Amino acid sequence: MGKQEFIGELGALQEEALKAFLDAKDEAALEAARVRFLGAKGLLPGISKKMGALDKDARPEAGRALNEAKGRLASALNDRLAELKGAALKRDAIDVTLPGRPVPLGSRHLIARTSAEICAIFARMGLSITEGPEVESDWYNFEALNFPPDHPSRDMQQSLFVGDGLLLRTHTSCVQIRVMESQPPPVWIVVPGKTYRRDDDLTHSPMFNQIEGLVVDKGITMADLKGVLQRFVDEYFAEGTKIRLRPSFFPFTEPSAEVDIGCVSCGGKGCRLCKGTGWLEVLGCGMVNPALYHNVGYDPSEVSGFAFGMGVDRMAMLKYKLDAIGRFYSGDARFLRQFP
Ligand code: 2NM
Repeated sequence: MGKQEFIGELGALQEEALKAFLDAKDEAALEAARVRFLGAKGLLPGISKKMGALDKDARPEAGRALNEAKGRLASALNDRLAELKGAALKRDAIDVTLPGRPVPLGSRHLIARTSAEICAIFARMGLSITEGPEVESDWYNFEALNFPPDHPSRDMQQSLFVGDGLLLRTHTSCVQIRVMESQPPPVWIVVPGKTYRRDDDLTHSPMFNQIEGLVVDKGITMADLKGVLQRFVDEYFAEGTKIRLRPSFFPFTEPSAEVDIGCVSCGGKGCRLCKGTGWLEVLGCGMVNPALYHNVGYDPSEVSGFAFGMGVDRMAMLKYKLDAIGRFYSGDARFLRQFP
């Protein structure tokens, strides 16, 4: 075999090996190509054996060519290996285009939101949002509010007593007494909070949320009461909602009235919700009974005032057209999620 022939064969083998390395699609294929060309029994060691058949003076040049080819192939092999490893890394890397894992978000309870919304309407009319204790004495819950000693709500069957002359407040009016007792007039407050009665059926829960308002100032009349309530229903239900006041009775107000609004469902024509009357009862109100002023040290010849009270559950039911109060307090997330 001549020198030129050897070098030619070596060149062809080198080209073939380079192509095989580049064609290898993964590390396993590259390793197979390495074994085929550079392995102990591979094609390159195979051709080096043919050097023995060369002329003595041709051997150095052939040896150099062989070493160069080995070096070039080793570095081509390394380059390709690095390339394939890089591709594998990219394949396994974090895909920043994937959507994030969903984080479940809670939301404020419908009753809490309704209560805050109603309070905000009265706050815009100048009433301060005020809170007070849920465990009360007979004085703040009944006596100071002019409830007679034999009033049925003082009965164990109707109120939740916790011993030692204390009970869970049956309305938030106790806070009104506490505020009047602690400061001179004027008083402009709205009082949201939990209240309790010995009731538990389809339409009554033993705990329910109330909002009551009290305005005591110089020269307050029933016209002020009606104006504040009209503004309230205009904002809470819809602008132009009709109201009417019907005579009623509460121990703490005189005169007292129930407030009806034009039915939110039929607009007054008469339907199942308003039982054909065209009106829905939404709250109670009245002019503060002067007996209360005596109990808190106010002078009834100096000031007058009005008060009102409503159930938050009922207000939420009317606005969101719901049929049962029980579902508010059932903790049923499927129900509550409908009001995000
Ligand atoms: C109502 C209806 C009518 C009321 C009275 C008072 C006060 F200030 F005298 F203590 N607070 N809330 C009141 C009046 C509550 O709820 C149906």
